[in-house]
Amino acid sequence: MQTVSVAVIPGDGIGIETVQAARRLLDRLAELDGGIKFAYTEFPWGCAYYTQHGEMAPKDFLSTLRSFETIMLGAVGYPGVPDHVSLWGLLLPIRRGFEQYVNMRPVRILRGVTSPLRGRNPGDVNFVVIRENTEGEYSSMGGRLHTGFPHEVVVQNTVFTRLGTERVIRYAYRLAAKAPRKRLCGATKSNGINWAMPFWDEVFNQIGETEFPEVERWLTHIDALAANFVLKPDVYDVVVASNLFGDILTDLGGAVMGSIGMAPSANINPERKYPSMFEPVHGSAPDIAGKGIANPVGQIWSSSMMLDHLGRQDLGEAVMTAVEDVLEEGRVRTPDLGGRSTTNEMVDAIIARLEA
Ligand code: GGG
Repeated sequence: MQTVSVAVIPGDGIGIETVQAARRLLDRLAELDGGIKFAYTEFPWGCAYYTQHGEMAPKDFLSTLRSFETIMLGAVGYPGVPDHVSLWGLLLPIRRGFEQYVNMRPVRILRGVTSPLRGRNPGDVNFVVIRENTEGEYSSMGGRLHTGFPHEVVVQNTVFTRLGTERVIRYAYRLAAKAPRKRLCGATKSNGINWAMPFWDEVFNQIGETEFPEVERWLTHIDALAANFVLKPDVYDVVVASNLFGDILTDLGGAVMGSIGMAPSANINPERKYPSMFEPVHGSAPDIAGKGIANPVGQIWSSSMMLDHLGRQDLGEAVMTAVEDVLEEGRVRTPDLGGRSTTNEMVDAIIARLEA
């Protein structure tokens, strides 16, 4: 029996509901399989914790999480707590502290879902965005001078290290080399960002030329790439992007898929020195929080990626087949997909497919 220790951080808003939903599904899956068990420890960290304690989590939260095999996160951020406080108080230190430098974010139109893109059907769009996850535009370096005066100055630095740039680009090439068409697109903006992005492009081309000559590679400016996600998303296998560009592109990816509520992500430490973390792309959605109508698919798909990471690709695949079967049948859908079902009804339907 494989017992997996899971640190669970539901976080804020709908994160609490989607994590609960994914846990219920994982537990039933484990019962059906008989070979795996999840030992959860839940941590009530996030914006509610902040309003009581003045911090998003206890000071030693990284050393607490370090002992777990894997981390499941819902969403962070809620009105009343400034967004930069909620992100830098919990989510971003986990990504950085545990060297989760790969943020893998699949973009795929699932069976049964109508993409808002005219003429794009399930199967037409199926690629992965690899987002750099520990540096770049999310540097936390900068400063503010002469606050409140007309000559106020604010500076935010962007940091691209050779180590950080090479490792994420190399990871993306490895993935592209295994893809059927062996294609890798790099997101750039070297015409405007004239130090960091030419460096990014140089590393992208160097690694491609010397280590992965079999991979077809090209660079596209981020503005054109955003347009291409809508106009010709079927040309991509793997896209590699800096932290901010990858974040923006993958919200767009969620929209292309039919709902950001379905977009998954895996924050991976490829060396497995530290735990990896699995969270949906969506945020805490205060407008629907507490109503029980959040789409659980983003969290469930992220859990399927967790199963892949734990070496149980068979279970990860079974989960996604069940999700797609339910979507294709079309009877049970949350409001973001045009239905009237609740989060729990959706999970019940997915579990019923797993049991069938
Ligand atoms: N599910 C994760 C979450 O709450 N994300 C909110 C967010 O704003 N994330 C920013 C980021 O991924 O960099």
